[in-house]
Amino acid sequence: MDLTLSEEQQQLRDLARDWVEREVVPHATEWDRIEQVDPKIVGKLAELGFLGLGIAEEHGGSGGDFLDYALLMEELGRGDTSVRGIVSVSLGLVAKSIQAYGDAEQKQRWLPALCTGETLGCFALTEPGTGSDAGNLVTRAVRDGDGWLISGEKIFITNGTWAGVALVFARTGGPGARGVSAFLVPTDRAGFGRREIKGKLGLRGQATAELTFDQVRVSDAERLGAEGAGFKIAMSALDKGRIAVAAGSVGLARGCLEASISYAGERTQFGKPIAAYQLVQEMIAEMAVETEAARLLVWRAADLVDRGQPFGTAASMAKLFASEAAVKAANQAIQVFGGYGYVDEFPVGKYMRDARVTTLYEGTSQIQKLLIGRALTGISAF
Ligand code: COS
Repeated sequence: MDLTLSEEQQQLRDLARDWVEREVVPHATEWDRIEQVDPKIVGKLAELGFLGLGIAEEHGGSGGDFLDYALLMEELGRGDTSVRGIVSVSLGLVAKSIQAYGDAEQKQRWLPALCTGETLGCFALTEPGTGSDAGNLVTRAVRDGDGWLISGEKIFITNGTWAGVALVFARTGGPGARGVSAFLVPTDRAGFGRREIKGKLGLRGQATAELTFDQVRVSDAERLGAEGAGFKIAMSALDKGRIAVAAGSVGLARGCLEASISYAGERTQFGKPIAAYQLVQEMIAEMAVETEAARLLVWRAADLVDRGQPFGTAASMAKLFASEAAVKAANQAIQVFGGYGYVDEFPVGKYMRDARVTTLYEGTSQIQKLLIGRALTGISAF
C-alpha cells in the first residue's frame, strides 16, 4: 500500500491550493456577507480545467481520475464550500451523469459547454415532500406526442438560478423508485421557473433555489437513460457525490485546524500563548486526527472508484465520518477562537455554518448509517 500521491497529483493539488488561496480565500467573507459568490468564479474555475476534471478530453474535459477530483474537492472545500458546491454539482453530479448515461448527441450538446463553464448544471432531485425518501418523488413527466410534459416542484437545488441545464428526476411510471426517469431540461424552456432561497444558515454565497415546472415540454431525446432508470442514475451519481462532499468536508476541517493552530500560537492568556495549554492542544490534536482519518476514508473510496470496485459503502462511510468531523472541527475551532470565533472577521464562524449542511445534503448522516447497516446485515431498515 502506497499512500504517496503521484507527481501529477501533487501538482494538481498545489495548483488548486494556490488558486484557492489567491482567488477564493480573500473574497469568501465578502461573498458570505452579500450572499453571492462572484459569478466570474465560474470562468476562472473552467480556465484551470476544474469544471472538466474526469470528463474525457474528446468532450472538452481535462481527463483525470476520481482521486484527482477528490483532491480538488478538498482544496475547494478548504477555501469556500459554496465554490466547491458549484463544481461538485455541475461537474460531479450533472456532467458525469451525462458522460456515464448520455447518448452521443447529449454528450456533444452539453459536455463541452459544462466543461468551459459556458453553462452550469443543477441536479433536481429533492422535492418539498421528499428528501431522504427520494424514490417517492411526485414531480411528473407525462407523455405528450413524441415528448413529455413535466410538472412539479424541486427545492434546495444548488446552482438552481445559475444553471443552463437541469438534470430533473420525474415520475413517468408507477409508484416507487422504478417509476422514475431522468431528463436534461434546458432552463430557458417555457414553464420553467426558479427562485433563489435566501437567508440560509451557511452556504450563503451559493445559488440555492426552488424550481417549478409548469408543463415544461421536453423531447424524448432529452431523456437521460432508459425510461424508469432515473432513480438508479440519481443513486449512482450520489454514490460518487458523497465522496466529493466527504472530500470537501476534509478541506473544511483542515481549514479549521490550520486556523486554530495559527490563532492558538498568537493569542496569549495568563502570560503565554493559548497553544501552550493542554486543553487547547487536546482540541487541536482531535481535529488533526479526525481530519486525517476522514481523508484516508475519502482516498480509500476514491481508490475503489478508480479501480472499478464496488464503492458505495466506502462512500457512505467517508461521507458520514468526514461531514461529522467537519462539524466537530468547526465547533472546536470556535472554542479555540473564543469570542473572536463568533464574529465573521475570522473564518471559523463561517466554517461552522457551512459545515452544518454537509451532514444533511447528498444523504443525511442517518441515511448513511442505514446504508452502511443494510450493506453489513443484508437487512433494509428503510
Ligand atoms: N446505485 C444504483 N442503483 C441503486 C443504488 C445505487 N447506489 N441504490 C439503490 N439502487 C436501486 C436498487 O437496486 C433498486 O433497484 P431494483 O428496483 O431494480 O431492485 C432501486 O434502486 C431502489 O432501491 P432501494 O430499494 O434501495 O430504494 P429505497 O427507496 O429503499 O432507498 C435510499 C433508497 C433511501 C437509499 C435513497 O432514497 C437515498 O439514498 N436517499 C437519500 C437521498 C439523497 O441523498 N438526497 C439528497 C439529494 S441531493 S441534496
